[in-house]
Amino acid sequence: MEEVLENIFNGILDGDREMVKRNVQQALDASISPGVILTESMIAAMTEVGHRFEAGEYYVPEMLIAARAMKEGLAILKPYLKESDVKAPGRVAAGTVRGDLHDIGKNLVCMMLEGAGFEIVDLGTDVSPDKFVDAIQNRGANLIAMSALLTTTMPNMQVTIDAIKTAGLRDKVKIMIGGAPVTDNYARQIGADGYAPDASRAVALAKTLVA
Ligand code: B1M
Repeated sequence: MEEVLENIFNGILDGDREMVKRNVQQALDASISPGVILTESMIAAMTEVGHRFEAGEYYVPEMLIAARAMKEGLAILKPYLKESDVKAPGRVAAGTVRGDLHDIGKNLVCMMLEGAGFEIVDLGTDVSPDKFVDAIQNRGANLIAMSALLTTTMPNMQVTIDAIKTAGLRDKVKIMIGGAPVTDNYARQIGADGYAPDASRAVALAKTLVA
């Protein structure tokens, strides 16, 4: 791997935002293709972060700082990616369900998905079922990502899926859910297409769902 790409890779693993930004700019200045920068250094680094997390070598804080470094690098790369037309694997409408204000996990999932090349429509927190429906109807979302951190707000995932069905849109989207109290069983029970326990596995699931 070229040194500049290696620096981006290592900068993300270390959560070193300045190093990532500087080297992304240097790589662009050296006419390295944005697609190569994204896949060979940035996405490769986030994949490694995911492996380290699953192996118990990284914890949430390391994932967060890596994700932030990735996000800042992506901000520099984004306009060039559009120009060079790297196709996004899908458009994800993500939000924490109605009544729930926890957004750290949802933001992490969004950052990791963005890092994997997905387009993100971030609906924020306390998202009503209508807003998810609107994101499918009017904002081109083909994947819904719902997060809930409270046992009292989890049932709003079911309410949202029901609203999507009522709007006649269920066959137009895949639906994934996650959050500390959520389980695989619960996903099956409410008719979601999948559950991921953490942000790195949310990326793997999203890729499978849109494949
Ligand atoms: Co709240 N809170 N909180 N809180 N809070 C919890 C969730 C709680 C478990 C604390 C506790 O009692 N031990 C408890 C819930 C109990 C329950 O329902 N069983 C609780 C409570 C009770 C409350 C309030 C009701 C407290 C009160 O006011 N009396 C209140 C509710 C407000 C509301 O939402 N309406 C409340 C408020 C808050 C703060 C605002 C202070 C703050 C949130 C700040 C923010 O998010 N901007 C807060 C916090 C920080 C927490 C804890 C401490 C940490 C949550 C967090 O960010 N974790 C939490 C205790 C805990 O979890 N240890 C707690 C880190 C984050 C990276 O993990 O969000 O789990 P997490 O996301 C993970 C995975 O779950 C997964 O990937 C992420 C990364 O690996 N994931 C997905 C998440 N979404 C996914 C979606 C996917 C896939 C994977 O696909 C779509």
